[in-house]
Amino acid sequence: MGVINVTPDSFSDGGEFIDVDIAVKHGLELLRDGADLLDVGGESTRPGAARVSAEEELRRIQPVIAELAAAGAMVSVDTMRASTAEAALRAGAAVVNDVSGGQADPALPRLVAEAGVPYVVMHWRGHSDRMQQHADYADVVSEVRDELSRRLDEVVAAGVDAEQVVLDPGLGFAKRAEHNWSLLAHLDRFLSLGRPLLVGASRKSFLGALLAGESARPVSDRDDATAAVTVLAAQAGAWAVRVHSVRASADAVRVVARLAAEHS
Ligand code: PMM
Repeated sequence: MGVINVTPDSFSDGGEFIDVDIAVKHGLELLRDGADLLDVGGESTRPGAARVSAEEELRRIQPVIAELAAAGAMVSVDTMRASTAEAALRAGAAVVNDVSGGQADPALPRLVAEAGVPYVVMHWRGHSDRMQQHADYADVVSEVRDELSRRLDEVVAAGVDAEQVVLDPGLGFAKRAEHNWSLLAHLDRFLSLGRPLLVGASRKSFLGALLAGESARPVSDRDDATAAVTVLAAQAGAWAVRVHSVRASADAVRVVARLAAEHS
């Protein structure tokens, strides 16, 4: 899954793709680099980010989704709002990626249920302006797994077909670096929930901190480490990785798949 953040303030690529033509061109490049799915978002979820209005969010993403879908891309819309998701699906999006896992807008799971589209349900404990206050765990793997399992039950109770749900441990969302590493070390515990797994580690701060200690590396220098995480996620059996730079990760997935064929 290649990322297109049509925002002025996203963590790693904020401001780069705010222009429609540049965002679409970037999406087409991601497809050429091997992306199977393009994730288009118009609201930054970086720690501390304030919310944008629904109108502004939609204004940013709608033309980008429409053009990429018209070009044949499979597009997911990264939104927590039912109204935005509905317009995005009408514009040609085929998947809803909800970082709040149905918590920010209870109308979103209902909309997804009606639309019958795949639904990415991520582990989330609150909006970005205060999410790091909730990064408190005694046993992060068990707690995130239990909370995600409850989210799965709740969206199914809202009418979503369980078969359409993809789960995501939500790296970096109400998690400190050590939490992200524990979650990555135990992806099998999430796969045991019986749904496909999406992993979003791309360029996140825990990678920057690992690479350069206290003075974290610039985000643009984190793609090699991201590709290393892709290898591990693919080996663990993840369904997809959400990445900003696709080529290395797509190649890594091919290598892992080829070796898996050798073992089977
Ligand atoms: N991370 C970000 C945004 N959307 N969606 C899913 N499903 N999983 C993630 O980990 C995720 C996401 C934040 O990343 P960015 O702002 O650096 O693109």
